[in-house]
Amino acid sequence: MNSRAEMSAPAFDLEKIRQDFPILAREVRGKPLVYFDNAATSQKPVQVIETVDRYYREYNSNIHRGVHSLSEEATAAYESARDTCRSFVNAASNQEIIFVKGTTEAINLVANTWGRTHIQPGDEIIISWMEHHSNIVPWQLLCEQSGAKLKVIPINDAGELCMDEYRDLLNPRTKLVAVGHISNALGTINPVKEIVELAHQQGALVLIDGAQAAPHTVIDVQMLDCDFYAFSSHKLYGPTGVGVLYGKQALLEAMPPYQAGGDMIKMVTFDKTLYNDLPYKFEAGTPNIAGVIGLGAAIEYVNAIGLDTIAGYEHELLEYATGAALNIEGLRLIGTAGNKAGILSFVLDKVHPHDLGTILDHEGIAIRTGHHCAMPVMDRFKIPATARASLAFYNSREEIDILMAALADAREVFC
Ligand code: C6P
Repeated sequence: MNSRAEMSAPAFDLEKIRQDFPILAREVRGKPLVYFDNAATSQKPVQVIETVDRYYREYNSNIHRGVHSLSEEATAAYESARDTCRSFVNAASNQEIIFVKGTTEAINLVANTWGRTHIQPGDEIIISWMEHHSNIVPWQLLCEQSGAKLKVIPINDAGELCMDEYRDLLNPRTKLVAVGHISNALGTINPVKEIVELAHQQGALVLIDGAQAAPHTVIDVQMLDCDFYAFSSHKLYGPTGVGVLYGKQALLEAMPPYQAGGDMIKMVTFDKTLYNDLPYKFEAGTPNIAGVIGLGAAIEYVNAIGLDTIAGYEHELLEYATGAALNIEGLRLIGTAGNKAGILSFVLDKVHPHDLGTILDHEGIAIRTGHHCAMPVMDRFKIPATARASLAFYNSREEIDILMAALADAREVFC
């Protein structure tokens, strides 16, 4: 060992990592599965699967309600997962971590509670051209209901935000800026810290959609100083149906509840209801207990490898894939930002992306095709759809080679 860095850097052993993901050993249509649809949902390591299995086998019970041992164990595991999530995004307190169904619900929560109480006619909300529909439609609805205006930051031909135009859009009427940390359709990593700083100078709050960032990059909400941050478990190697809304405590305290029911109250009479403290005020009803505990296990798994290590490996893989893709005649990459995560969105001469998806499936390769719930991005590039290969740390160069060979074959057949 030569240095502290070498001593502390976790070893990245791809073969060992792949063995943690049982599904990677299966075949599809007689070929080994090559899974490149990680941006839609990622595969789950055995550590997550077993954690969820153990909950149901050994201590399944409701939380925050029972005095019996099983309920106490389940409550402790659920709250321990909250602490894991707090530390994952470096929030100041567990009260700032709200468990929701996923990124979509987190954004809808903010639009429906903070939005409905703070947004007035004439106010402005800024989003960007590269947003997922989950970070467009809730704000459109809020604007329709409140008389506020929705403004959109344009993107350039590389798929990067036009920051000068963003500066021009900001003004004292801007009440909220809602932007994605990483674009699911383009792979662009947005300068979120700068976006927050500029918004705060005008007194606007910032919500960051971190659905695509949480699995691939270190998140530090205190360093970013964002007001809200949302992410989903299922893209982060955890179970589906669960996610996190981070919000600054003072903001969450002042927001009315989102849904009403059990666990979000302190006292109910027919005259008046006293709401529970944070974070429970926003967690009405029996939550996805197994999902939350599984999310905690997923974050522990990712932490053991190290997000810096993951980001470094995925970056190398992206560079390799990009180089290989550019060698395929007629292939046009959509999204060529200087700062990019492991997403390769492309169109191939004369081959419709959906046909490409079907051809690749016959080779055991899973990619996503379509508009990726980001229709304005497709409009911006004047295309109906793209084929998208999205990478994870368990993917290999050999798998990229298989993808590229299949693309070259598809081109031969169609062109
Ligand atoms: N994108 C994709 O294939 P949910 O469904 O709530 O977990 O996440 C919604 C969402 C929000 N923002 C971004 C940037 C996203 O990428 C997604 C989900 C998937 O790209 C499914 S459409």
